[in-house]
Amino acid sequence: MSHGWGYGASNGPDRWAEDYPIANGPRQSPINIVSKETQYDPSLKRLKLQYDPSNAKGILNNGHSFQVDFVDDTDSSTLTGGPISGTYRLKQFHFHWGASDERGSEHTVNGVRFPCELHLVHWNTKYPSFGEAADKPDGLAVIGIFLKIGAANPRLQKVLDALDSIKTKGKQTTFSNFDAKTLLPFSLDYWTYDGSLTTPPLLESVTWIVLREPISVSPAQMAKFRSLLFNGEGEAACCMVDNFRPPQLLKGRKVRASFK
Ligand code: SG7
Ligand code: ZN
Repeated sequence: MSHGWGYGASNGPDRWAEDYPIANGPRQSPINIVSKETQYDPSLKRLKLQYDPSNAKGILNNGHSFQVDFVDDTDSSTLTGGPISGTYRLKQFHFHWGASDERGSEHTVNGVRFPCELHLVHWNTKYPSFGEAADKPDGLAVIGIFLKIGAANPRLQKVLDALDSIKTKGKQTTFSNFDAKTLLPFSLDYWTYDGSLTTPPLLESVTWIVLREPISVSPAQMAKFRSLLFNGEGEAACCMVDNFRPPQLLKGRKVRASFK
């Protein structure tokens, strides 16, 4: 993998362990969630999200996905409750998706794949920064939300409209006044387990919170995701699609459910 990690045949998920041996570690993500093997835990709390729309800062094509970044120097956009202790700050959100509608999500539910998955990334404020938190066992909490084909989702439109200006790797633009809470489904029922980043460096620092209820996305909106490019400006065009890691071994971990 001399040319850096990616999602192609020569540098994709099957090759990541060559440069990142933690790829075969004990708490890797994503996983297939088998609903009948999850355990209802009545002690799990309700998720509390408090997001300040004015914290949205920019949108970036990072060559693997695109991400919307937030100002995170105060406790104004936070996740508390749920399976976590203390306060986690919103850092960014991004998506993973397929070349076609039958694949694209990272987590699967009873073997079922979704066309797209949204990740809201938060870091534990018991550490001084995202960078310091990112390699601690309780450093990060990521909320995963499935997208399923249906009606056009008006809440996604502002994000999708920004993609024309970040078509290639390294491009970024300002993205302000966006309430990430509008992307959540009606129900905040969730599964939770201890896992990792799903991209190199695959650090085993993520408390995963995967919502049961998907949000909707239309075929035309999915086409917009697929119009992004992995490559930089002036390089051969390579559509940004299939930027997901497949499910990893559970290795004895338990998956808890916030609902019966
Ligand atoms: C995406 O997924 C990016 C990454 C993110 C990675 O490729 O948005 O973000 C940056 C800053 O490159 O990595 C450390 C981090 O958030 C993995 O995140 S994920 O485990 O939630 N999929
Ligand atoms: Zn992700």
